[in-house]
Amino acid sequence: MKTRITELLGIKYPILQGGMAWVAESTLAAAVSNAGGAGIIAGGAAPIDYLRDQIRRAKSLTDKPFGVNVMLMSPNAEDLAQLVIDEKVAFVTTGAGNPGKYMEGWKAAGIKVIPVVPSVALAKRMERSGADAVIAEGTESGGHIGENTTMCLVPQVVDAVEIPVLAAGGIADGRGIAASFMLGAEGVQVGTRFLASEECQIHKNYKDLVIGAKDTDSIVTGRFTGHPCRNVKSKLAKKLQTFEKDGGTPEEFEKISAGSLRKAVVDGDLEEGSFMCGAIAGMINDIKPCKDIIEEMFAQAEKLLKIN
Ligand code: TUI
Repeated sequence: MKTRITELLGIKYPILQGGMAWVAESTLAAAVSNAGGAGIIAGGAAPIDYLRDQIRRAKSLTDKPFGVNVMLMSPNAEDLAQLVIDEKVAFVTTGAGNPGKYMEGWKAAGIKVIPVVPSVALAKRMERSGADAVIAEGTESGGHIGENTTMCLVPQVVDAVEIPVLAAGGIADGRGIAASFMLGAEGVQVGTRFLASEECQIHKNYKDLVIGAKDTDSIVTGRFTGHPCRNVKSKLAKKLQTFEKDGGTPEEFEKISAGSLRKAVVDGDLEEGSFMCGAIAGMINDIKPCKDIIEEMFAQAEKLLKIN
């Protein structure tokens, strides 16, 4: 499946691994890249020294291209924007904001830039700023989300820009890839399916929640804070939902949620952890190596799209 995305990044399969904060580290990223996709290390809000180490570790684990996700709401964004230049990272994805002010520096350093966009307006702005591609991310995704669905957003972004578009949100098998291609996407970004991979380093409780989830087990919390977030319907998520219904303040909400993603990923804390995951978790029932996940997804997609 050669597309402008495989050409742009020099990869075999047009699939990016989502830049999931706390989750997307060097072992996972290298496994995805070694399997022919594009792995990503998430900057999240991690210290720069740790991220430098992660980038160097990934370089030692793969000779294939990998990227870094810059979460623009993070206090480390400015420093990470410089680190990816210093470390000559192949490409950057961005989330949770407009990366406009970093674009010139990244382009001058030869770094490919692929912002995540939740709207047509932002996709157009990113194209004007020099983005190489955009990821149109639907509200089915895990973590911090926009409001539009993958099915509605992707074709509208495809119609609005000339640069290639990747689809994200609700894609976990070959049917999702084939559907994305029918909507005009030239690649996909997949997060939740890789949570249930052998190489993903998250706590076993997190993986168990993902593979045990059914279709109705993800909920969105925090809409009233302006930062809606899709999670497994865990104890904390239900508590936050009640808190929101009962008229709690956004400030208190942020206080209760603080550190909850780390508690999920590192400690597997079923009481206080925030287990971010996409709405497609209900379809994911097993843990496999990244290579098998990617090869099976593309074998199914190619059959459906009648490629070869
Ligand atoms: O960024 C994500 N997903 C994330 S970030 C994250 S860490 C976090 N935790 C709690 C609250 C907030 C963040 C967990 N998951 N996905 C990409 C994404 N980007 N989704 C939505 C957006 C987005 C939103 C607004 C991108 C641009 C944007 O632009 C606003 C503007 O400045 O025009």
